[in-house]
Amino acid sequence: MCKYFLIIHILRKKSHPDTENRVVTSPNRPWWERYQPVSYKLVTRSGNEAQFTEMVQRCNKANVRIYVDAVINHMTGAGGQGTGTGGSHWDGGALSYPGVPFSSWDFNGNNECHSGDMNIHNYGNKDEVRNCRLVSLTDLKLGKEFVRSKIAEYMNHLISIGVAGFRVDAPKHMWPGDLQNIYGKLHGLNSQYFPGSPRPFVFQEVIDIGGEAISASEYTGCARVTNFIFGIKLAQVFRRQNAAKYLRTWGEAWSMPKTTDVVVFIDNHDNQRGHGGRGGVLTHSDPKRYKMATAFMLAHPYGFTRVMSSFSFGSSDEGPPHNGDMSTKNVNWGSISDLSCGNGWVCEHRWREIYNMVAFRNVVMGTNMQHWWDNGNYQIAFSRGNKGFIAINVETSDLNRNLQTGLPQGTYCDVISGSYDGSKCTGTEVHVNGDGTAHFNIRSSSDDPMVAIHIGAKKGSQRKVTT
Ligand code: LM2
Ligand code: CA
Repeated sequence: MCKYFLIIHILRKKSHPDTENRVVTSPNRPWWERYQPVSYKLVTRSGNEAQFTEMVQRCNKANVRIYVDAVINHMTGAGGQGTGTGGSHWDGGALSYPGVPFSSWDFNGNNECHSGDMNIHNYGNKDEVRNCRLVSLTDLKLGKEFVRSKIAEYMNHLISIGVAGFRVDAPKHMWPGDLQNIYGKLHGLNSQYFPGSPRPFVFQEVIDIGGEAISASEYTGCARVTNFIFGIKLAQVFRRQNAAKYLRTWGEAWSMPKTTDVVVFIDNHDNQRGHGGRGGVLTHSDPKRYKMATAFMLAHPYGFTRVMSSFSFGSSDEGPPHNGDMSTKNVNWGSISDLSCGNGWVCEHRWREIYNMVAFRNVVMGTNMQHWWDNGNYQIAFSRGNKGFIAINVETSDLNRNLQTGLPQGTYCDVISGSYDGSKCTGTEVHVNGDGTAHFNIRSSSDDPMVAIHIGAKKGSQRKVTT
């Protein structure tokens, strides 16, 4: 976690707001200081505007899109004052942010918030959740035209630089009508990279796991929402608390929103460390189960997928790996030819099982789930049309049998145990017969008890770089 969303259907490489933020020294530079904007200047611990612009342009040329985490509900914590990462003064007590500029007129006060101490306590009360302060963060008055226009100006500036869209932070704490108004002010994307200037892709981080006054469905009219139930339910399956056979109906039948309304993920930067949306999800610290759940997510048609990429941490406040001067460490120790990360970076998106399943998803795009099979318990398999097939063994015993893959005859590379290098498989081969069947032998004790094949990694096919 260090900067932005970097997405390959959706491959989230780096998260984080890009605006000038408060410098928190106790604890020492926690990751979450970035969720306390001081101004909309693009200067953070990750770099300045020129460096950000260079990154966006370079990524766009490589067909990697950047989605910025837009923190527009609030500014800093209400107490204290100081100088932000871009040199702007801020005063949380006086509600003064001259770097924007915002002053006390631009924040919700006693007229809008009736909780007593200005903080949110009761999630059963919509007005309180939207007009009062989330963990004491000074709450912007988004009903005010000046505030809306400053936010839209910031987002349009990013669009002109070449970003592809936004992850909107804390929408539950903003009125859908105010968000709609701001989205309506956004320009089309930069035509230099996006011919025809399409609308930005927006997804909203609404934490809805039930039991509150506000539900994610209030926001799907504006743009997609994050689906937090998804990772919780899949964690139960891959921890063997709910049989995998039930995944046959995975999706809307599990009381989740429409597939076209959601962004789905196994974990995010909050719930992987017990912050927003709490824990209970699988993370990189449980790699075997995590890879299985991620592979299932990427193989299944439901939702717009996002892959997490992390740094390892001891405490839940700990910021990214850093040097003595607190500058962020690079992800690689030595040669860039080695894809794995060092220096405390986990880089799940560079794990073969995960990036090969991103390619799988791209290859099977547009197909339905077919040829479902399960053993009545924890072994499952399905195809995506006639383009891809996956078998996953969450059982405590081995899977050893013929299955109908729905794929054309040929030899395929299992993209979990290896890759297709253009002529041969670096891992296991799967031989699909003329009738579409193939034999699978998946040991439950394997590090990766699953096999995935697709027509993009069929021996003899032309190798395409699908990222
Ligand atoms: C989010 N999504 O809707 C982010 O994903 C989440 O990471 C943000 O909280 C939250 N909304 C607000 O943007 C994080 C972190 C909090 C942290 C805030 C602000 O999870 O713990 O709160 O950022 O930096 C921290 C302290 C909290 C304190 C607050 C204000 O943990 O105790 O409240 O700062 O000083 C007194
Ligand atoms: Ca609010």
